[in-house]
Amino acid sequence: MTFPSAKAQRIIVVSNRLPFTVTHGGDGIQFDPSAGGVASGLRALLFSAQSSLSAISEYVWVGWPGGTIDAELRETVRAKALSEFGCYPVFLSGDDFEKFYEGFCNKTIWPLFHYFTSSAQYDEAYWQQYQKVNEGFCAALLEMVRPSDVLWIHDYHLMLLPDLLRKVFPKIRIGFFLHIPFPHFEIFRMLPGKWRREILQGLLGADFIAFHTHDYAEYFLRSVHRILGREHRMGELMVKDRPVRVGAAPMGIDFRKFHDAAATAEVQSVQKKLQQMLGDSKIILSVDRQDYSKGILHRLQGFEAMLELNPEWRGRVTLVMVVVPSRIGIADYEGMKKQIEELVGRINGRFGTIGWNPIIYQYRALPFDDLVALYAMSHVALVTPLRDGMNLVAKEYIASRRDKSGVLVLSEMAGAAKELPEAIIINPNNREEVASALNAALEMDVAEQVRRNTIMQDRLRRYDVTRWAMNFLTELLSIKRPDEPATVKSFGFSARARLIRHYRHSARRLLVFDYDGTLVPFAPAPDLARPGSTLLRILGALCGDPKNDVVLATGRDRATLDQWFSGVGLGFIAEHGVWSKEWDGAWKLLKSLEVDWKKRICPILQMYADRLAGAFVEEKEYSLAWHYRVADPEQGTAVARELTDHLLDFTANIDVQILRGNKVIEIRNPAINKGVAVQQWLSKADFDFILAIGDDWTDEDTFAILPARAHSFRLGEAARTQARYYLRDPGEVVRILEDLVGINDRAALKGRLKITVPDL
Ligand code: GDG
Repeated sequence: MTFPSAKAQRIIVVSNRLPFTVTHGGDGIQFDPSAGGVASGLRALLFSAQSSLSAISEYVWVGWPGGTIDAELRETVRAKALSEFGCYPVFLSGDDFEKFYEGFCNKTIWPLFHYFTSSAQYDEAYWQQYQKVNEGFCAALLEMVRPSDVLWIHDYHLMLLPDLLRKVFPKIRIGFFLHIPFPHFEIFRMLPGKWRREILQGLLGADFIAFHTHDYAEYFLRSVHRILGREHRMGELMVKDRPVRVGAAPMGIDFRKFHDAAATAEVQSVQKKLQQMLGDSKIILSVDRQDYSKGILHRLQGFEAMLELNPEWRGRVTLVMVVVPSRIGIADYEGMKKQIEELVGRINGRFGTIGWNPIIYQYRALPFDDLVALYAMSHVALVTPLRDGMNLVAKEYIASRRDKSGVLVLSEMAGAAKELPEAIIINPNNREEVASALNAALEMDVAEQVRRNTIMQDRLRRYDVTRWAMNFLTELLSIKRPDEPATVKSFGFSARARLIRHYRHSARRLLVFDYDGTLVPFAPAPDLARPGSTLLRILGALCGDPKNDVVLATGRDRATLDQWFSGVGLGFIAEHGVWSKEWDGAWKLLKSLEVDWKKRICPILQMYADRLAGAFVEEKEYSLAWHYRVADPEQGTAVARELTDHLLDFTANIDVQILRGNKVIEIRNPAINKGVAVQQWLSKADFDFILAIGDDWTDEDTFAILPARAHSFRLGEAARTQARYYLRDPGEVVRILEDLVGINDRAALKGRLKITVPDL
């Protein structure tokens, strides 16, 4: 694996929690490891001696050390955090803790993103504090970030931070990773309008935004589309002139740490002790932070159903349930603790005997060795979240099985289920399904257990936490920065001056313009996009200069062009290159083409148009177009995708091309495109000034054939273009053309024009 230019690079990891929690009491200041998947995963990555990543880059970790630290102790904490752990603490006030951490993070985003919609609270004071803390993190980072650093921001607490930093460092590299699910649009939209827009915009400040699964990435892109109206192409969006990539990067674990630990004397001695206590009983293990998303109650109900339905297991199986205290003080969490304890009591009371307790329950965090001992000795791991971004416990259990025995029962709602399909996958909402999975797990023969676990272990060993970070950072570093040579620039003052100078001093000029979306904004229907009088005057003035050939290269048909631009003096390339016409000439067919396919494809397009309000079919002489500009954006994109699939299938044996444009699908003959037609025009004279402006992929064919000295412009926020500059909108195009018109040698107007050209 290659890892571009990371060696000399400093990587700044930013997460809400640091890997340790600071407390201060009678014993002075104490640093203890933080609980939870993000802290433990990143700790493994950055501090493990085995992690090759720590060997190739310098790391700094910025985050909150937990709790509220008195002002007079902060300097001491800061010094110790930096010297002993290489960490920069960001301190939170009591108000931050209550309204940001407990409030917006854990009472709004956490429940909503885990689909607990009725638990989510929408409190303006929480939102304001969320903004304030994100700004606080930004301010803390500004004190230490260098423009050459790479920033890797983690999780839902800091979703506004990428854009805050981007505003200060337009060129710095920023990656963002979300550790929890990104929900479907219908859930995400429950956030008030301003909040959801700002969260998406905040995230889009990053260069690379990654999630545990493709589904989450897809949901995010859909929300960006529906809320901000930005479309992506293969997971890439343009934000101003900056590409933003969105994708999946499933987090791995430190496989070797768990695998090796299971063989150590310490772990084996703990295991022996526990084994003596539990006797011959088969062990089902359950370990989580206490959280309603983890489905702990559902797990207990499934276990109860298993004992109910399979009495032969009574007395022969024990559920060891470890619940790690978390987010104490939040009502939903407090209430849940009580419910768990009641249910444990009820099941133990219902099935227990003097010599056998069905459930051993612990409400505390275990030392690492005890955790691994339990992983290594449990016959079954029961992991039943109702929603979980990934779930590392499932992976750690598999990694700790040195003899490859053991069965993982895993919820399909965990991101990990996508990577561990050899587990018994269940829906935790059905207690009978959990019960029957448990029964199957307890009865599974060892050879089958080994077969499944061998596959899963191989996968987890290869895609471990270091590989995850490498993949993430490689992807982040591979994204071209706006100032890199091959990338397009926005058209600034000096480029404009160069264009005008070149125009003024040139003798023979070719100006090629696309029409819709370039010279005029898009209109709801094609015939509503007529040119206004100002545009006609500008084009007329350009055509009036004898040094100029001005050509409209468009998908429009001949009749429309003749009708709308009669007497202006333009040359035309119509139907994307099927026809061409010089200003004083007749229409010429550039290539004679087959059109039989039109009558077979037209009904299909019509059928899809009937299905989507606002969509319609445009029939041209040599091509067909299916427009969906005024349709609902998301439905339009979905139906367009379906139609493209259908057409690709249907036309497999016909020589036609199917192309997705700006809210339009075009079907046309493949040998024809604007580029071929413009090429022919170029050969007509020795042009020493060439200008081309367009707004979509059909214009890319033109940009591709232009000589390097040509001035080329693409409108909008294209993910990839061969043009040299971006322009914002048709208004900006018109302003450039006005500048050029100002230079025309008006005295030399040759009488090409049949319309009057007033002074502009
Ligand atoms: C978030 C997302 C995502 C648990 N009990 C003990 C203990 N642990 C450690 C485990 C594991 C971690 O805590 C829990 O990680 P999870 O992934 O299961 O869950 P979250 O805390 O909710 O993490 C989650 C994760 O971020 C990473 O992206 O997978 O979906 O919600 O590493 O080993 N560790 C010790 N004693 C315990 O009792 N020592």
